[in-house]
Amino acid sequence: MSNITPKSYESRMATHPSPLARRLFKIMVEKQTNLCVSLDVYSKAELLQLVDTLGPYVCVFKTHVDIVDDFSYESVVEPLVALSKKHNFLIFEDRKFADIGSTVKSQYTSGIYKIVRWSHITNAHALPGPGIIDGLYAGAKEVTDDERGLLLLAEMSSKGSLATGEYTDKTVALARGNTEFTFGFIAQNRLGEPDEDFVIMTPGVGLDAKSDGLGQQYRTVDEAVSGGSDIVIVGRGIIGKGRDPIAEAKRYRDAGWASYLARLK
Ligand code: S5P
Repeated sequence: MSNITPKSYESRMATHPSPLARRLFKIMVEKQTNLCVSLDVYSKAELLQLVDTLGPYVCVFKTHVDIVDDFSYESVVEPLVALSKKHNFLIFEDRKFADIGSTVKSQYTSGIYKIVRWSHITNAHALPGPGIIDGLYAGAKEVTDDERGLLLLAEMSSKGSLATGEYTDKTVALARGNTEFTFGFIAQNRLGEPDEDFVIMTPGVGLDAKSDGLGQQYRTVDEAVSGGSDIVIVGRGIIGKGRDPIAEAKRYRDAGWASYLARLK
């Protein structure tokens, strides 16, 4: 872990080794947001409605398309991609791949979801070793000319997570093998050496609750960003029962941007 303050999003936009990361920083700078909203909902109508209303406040929407009861490629993916152009955000399917290279390549490119075709970002556990990165990268190259990026899960937000210490360090070492594709981490802290630039996306962020009764642990936006997070991932804090998603999205967006500006000083 490094205590060096990361540079501005503008400067990283010019120098990051991953084309996808450069595109992401550009969106963040243009829209002045480091908020990723996590859309863990069961209906496509709710999913698309949230995307259209919250689109102006986010740089990334994170999905779990396998929990959408009425999923079809035509009725979920196609409108989602159209909305990503309308509101200028990236899509992150939170697939958490965890198998050998050959199998994850098939899971990324095939089946009913065909994730690589539409999801700019996806993520994977480092557990299987470098083959998982090679398999996903080969899938991306085979299917699309568009920029694609991978985040490795280096740390998790949940209580008792095994992804700590040496596991986290070895995950960072794995990412170094292909920084054009593996552009960062799902993590709770800044990771890598001062001369490296990994994008840190951080879940387990909430301004009201401290936990969810099922192991999730929440930290505030400022705790995450001052610790080196580049993008905060917020789900139930914004779209949970009884909340006003637009008001909450603005609140988290404002908090995230204020913490980022404070970190630059
Ligand atoms: O360590 C992690 C990694 C992820 S990607 N902890 C997490 O909570 N996540 C995901 O972030 C999780 O799958 C869920 O979609 C989201 C957090 O949702 P919230 O409602 O607790 O904010």
